[in-house]
Amino acid sequence: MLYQKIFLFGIDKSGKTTLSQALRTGSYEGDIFPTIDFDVRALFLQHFKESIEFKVWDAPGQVKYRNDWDEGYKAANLMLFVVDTAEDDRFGEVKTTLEGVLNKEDAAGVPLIFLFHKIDLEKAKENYYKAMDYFKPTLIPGRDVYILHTSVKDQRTLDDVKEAIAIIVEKSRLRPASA
Ligand SMILES: Nc1nc2c(ncn2[C@@H]2O[C@H](COP(=O)(O)OP(=O)(O)O)[C@@H](O)[C@H]2O)c(=O)[nH]1
Ligand SMILES: [Mg+2]
Repeated sequence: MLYQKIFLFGIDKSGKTTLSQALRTGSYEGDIFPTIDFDVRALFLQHFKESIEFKVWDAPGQVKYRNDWDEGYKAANLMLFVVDTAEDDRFGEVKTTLEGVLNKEDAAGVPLIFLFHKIDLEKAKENYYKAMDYFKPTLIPGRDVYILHTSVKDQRTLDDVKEAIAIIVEKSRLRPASA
């Protein structure tokens, strides 16, 4: 069966696994163990009358695993990048990590949804505009980019992510995933 592949990435503790769970189930649990291998989960989205299956490749975020990400973005239909917007002292590392992937040949042209995550936190709200200025130049060239803010505590923001995914699917219908 054909499915769409989503590469979900970002540095450790940015909230990827929690977000993946929240997108899947509509709720989240507090404590999740660090992901040490790709955690591949099925996600079904209702799009008009059609149910579309995705495989979400949740990447292990710690430095020692970042070299293994190739399998994740290879043949991905879209990429979902998560930054912990509250953690501004790691923005430099976040940007380098993001650029590392965006510059890979296998990731060329793959649409990107960039999430300013944990926006429920006061610190994240304070950082938001500064973060936007800081990351935006990295995002523009050569691909479709959707910039959103998200929190697992706010269902509306999760719906925004699903909507962006649906738009990308709609646009890429002529480019099915290799199953
Ligand atoms: N306040 C807040 N915390 C979050 C949110 N999403 C994830 N977290 C927390 O961030 C921490 C790291 O999450 P995790 O999913 O393990 O990050 P990962 O390493 O990127 O997979 C956990 O304590 C989560 O509960 C969010 O939207 N808001
Ligand atoms: Mg994780």
